[in-house]
Amino acid sequence: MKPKYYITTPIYYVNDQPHIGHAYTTLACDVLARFKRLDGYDVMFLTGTDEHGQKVEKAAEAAGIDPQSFTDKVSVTFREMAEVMGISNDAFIRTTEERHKRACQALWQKLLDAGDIYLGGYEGWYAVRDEAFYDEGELIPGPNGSKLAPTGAAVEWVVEPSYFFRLSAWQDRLLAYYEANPDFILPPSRRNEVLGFVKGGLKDLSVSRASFKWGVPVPNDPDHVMYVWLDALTNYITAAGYPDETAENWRFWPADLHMVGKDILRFHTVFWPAFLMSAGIAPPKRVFAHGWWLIEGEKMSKSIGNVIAPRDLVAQFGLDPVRFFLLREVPFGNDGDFQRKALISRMNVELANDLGNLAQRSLSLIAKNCAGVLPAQGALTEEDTAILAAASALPQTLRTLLDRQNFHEALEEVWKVIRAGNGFIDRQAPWSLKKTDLARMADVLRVLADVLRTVATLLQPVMPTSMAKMLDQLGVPEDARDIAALATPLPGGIALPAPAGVFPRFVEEGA
Ligand code: ME8
Repeated sequence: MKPKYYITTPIYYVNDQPHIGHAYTTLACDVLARFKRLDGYDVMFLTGTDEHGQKVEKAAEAAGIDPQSFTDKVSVTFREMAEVMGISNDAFIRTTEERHKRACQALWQKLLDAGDIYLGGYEGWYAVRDEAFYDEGELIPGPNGSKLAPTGAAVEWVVEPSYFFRLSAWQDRLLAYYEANPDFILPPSRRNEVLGFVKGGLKDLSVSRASFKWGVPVPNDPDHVMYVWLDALTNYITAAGYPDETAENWRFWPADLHMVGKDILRFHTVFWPAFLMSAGIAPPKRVFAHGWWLIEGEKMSKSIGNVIAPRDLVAQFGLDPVRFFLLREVPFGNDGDFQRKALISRMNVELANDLGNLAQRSLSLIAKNCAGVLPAQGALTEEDTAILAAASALPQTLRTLLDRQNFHEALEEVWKVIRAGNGFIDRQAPWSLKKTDLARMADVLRVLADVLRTVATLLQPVMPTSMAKMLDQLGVPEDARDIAALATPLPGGIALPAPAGVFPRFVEEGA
């Protein structure tokens, strides 16, 4: 049986149109999902939309439509974003679906049965933008003597009856879980942040709202809807079939990875495992919190007018270069600055020059000098063996790095081999060997084809379309493009299609 892998994106609020930040999170998951499939895993990759709560209710009101029609409309734009970005999600969940309401209510019942939910009253600060409660001490000064959430969101004073989750009782068990699972939270700096927060003491958490209606009704109390984060987090088990633990997809739980932005770390690493443990359900294995993108040095915001829509970016630069750039540019976990000139430079240097030229030079020499036929494997020199060994080591290196969500180094490792390939072709100069040693020329080109095959196979998760073209040109059959297939050499003598450049240089208009 194949090993399983369950990976999730956050579910996105439908108050906003999708932008590059959303695309980034979803893309990172897509690359991991594709890599795991390539490596023989049975993968479930989930994304979706978060449609309840006050923030969405207000956005619908502002748009002048009822919340259900509003969410129907905006949810579609997130499906479209997934298409535009070439995302291979297996499932898409909306929190307004019936199955999800059932799951939330079943989970609520479990928390209640466990004695972890009680009725009380909430009096304190709430930020609708963050859908989060804040303590007085966390607030920061705002304009004109006002107070703001630490995120800069506006806060309002809320007084209403509320159900609470006994989070205070979970401090020790959470700390024990972090202790026993040192890689539960990555990167390590985020783990320390959470540890500090939990060690500082936990207060009971308000988990229902009674002042509006747009949410999942609390079982047996029609005056309350569930707090949107309890509802939202539950999506990850709804999609796995909860509460039907005999459902086919339940085999995927616990999730292997919840990918999130750093803004929503606490919800996923404190509240969520506490809810699950209280309900007797295993917590997820990993939560990775990545950083935020600035745009040319500035925060992305509607008022500045610098919000980047994935569709526009892809239309201008092409899908694969955008996918590559986003994961290559910034060490995953750090904040990044999106600069147009950096994107163009990566396209021209690493894609067009390094990889594109290596492929184009090797394949056009095979086309011209070997009658377009892949040479058989020949006798290997020391240098041949060295570069082939470097390529053969890549799958294991990538497994290790990607299991820690380290895209940046994984790509650097692939590029080391590509750069070595360019050094190899320069030194071996197969174009000169044509006149002096035809047999050696063929051997050199075969080594290059093998290196390219490994590189193109492993880069498929990042650049699926371009790498499919490259593998076509290398004569790799469609059923031999996974990692396991790399162990079997291609037969010599197969006719290759005419080579064509895969990564054109990007030239600025008017340049
Ligand atoms: O928080 N850079 O949804 P949301 C990088 N519904 N990533 C960014 C970004 C930026 N500038 N801006 C947004 C919610 N993101 C909840 C989640 S999950 C059970 C519920 C990404 O629509 C990042 O992944 O506000 C962040 O966590 C997510 O969008 C927030 O999306």
